[in-house]
Amino acid sequence: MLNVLSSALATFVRPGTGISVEPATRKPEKMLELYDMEGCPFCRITREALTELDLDAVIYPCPKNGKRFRPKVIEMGGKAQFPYLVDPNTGKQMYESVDTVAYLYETYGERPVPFKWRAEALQKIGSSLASALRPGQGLRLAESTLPDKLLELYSFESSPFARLVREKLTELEIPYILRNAGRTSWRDWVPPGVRASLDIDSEPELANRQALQERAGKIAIPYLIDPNTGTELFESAEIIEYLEQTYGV
Ligand SMILES: N[C@@H](CCC(=O)N[C@@H](CS)C(=O)NCC(=O)O)C(=O)O
Repeated sequence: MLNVLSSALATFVRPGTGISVEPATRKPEKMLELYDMEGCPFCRITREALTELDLDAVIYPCPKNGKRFRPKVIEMGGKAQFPYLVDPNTGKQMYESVDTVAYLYETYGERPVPFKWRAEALQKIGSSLASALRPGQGLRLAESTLPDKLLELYSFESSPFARLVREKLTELEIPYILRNAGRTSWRDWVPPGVRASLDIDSEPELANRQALQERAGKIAIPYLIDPNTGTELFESAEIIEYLEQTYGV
């Protein structure tokens, strides 16, 4: 309960970010790659922009003292600083959260960076406040075994429940495809159970929401797909338990 509450507070201190979507006009052919830590305030800023532009990415978690992907960032960019964005479509590789936001808007949104993202200091303070509400979470390394295939997570940045799962994936250093499924219409804001009972046809606009509806029969975030074991799960608490039991050491 406390975990969900502090995660909800973290969402509360980032109003209007990482949830509403105005999709990118151009989608990357090859998946973007983000080396990040869930608990890092700067990484959050990049992930918020990914949600807002409806862009998917492969997330390579780099918790403190992480051994799997941190060395690769040092090799590619010269230092251990996060976020580190790699775009295999253009060859661009970059540090600096606010620069990554500008790059994503200009390259894939094909529009100027929204005004709110120009208030750099304000965004960084707000995001740091959100991280402070989850001290140590999504930053610490926990021993794990590395799955062969990438997991997939349907998520949007400001979901308090998806955050808990992303924190666990970071701590376990498990790479995954982040399938962003933010909100475009008022129907997307109605909780899944209520939507079903009111018989509101959700008619999702976003491809990932449509895919989730078709695959799982409903749209609820988070949703984890593990192709290594054939497991597919809703519910953050169940997903976290599954990850701990399957990959935790
Ligand atoms: N100005 C950078 C700051 C990035 C930064 O300081 N990131 C921290 C994590 S929150 C980091 O990389 N720390 C080094 C480490 O974790 O080893 C940005 O906005 O991206």
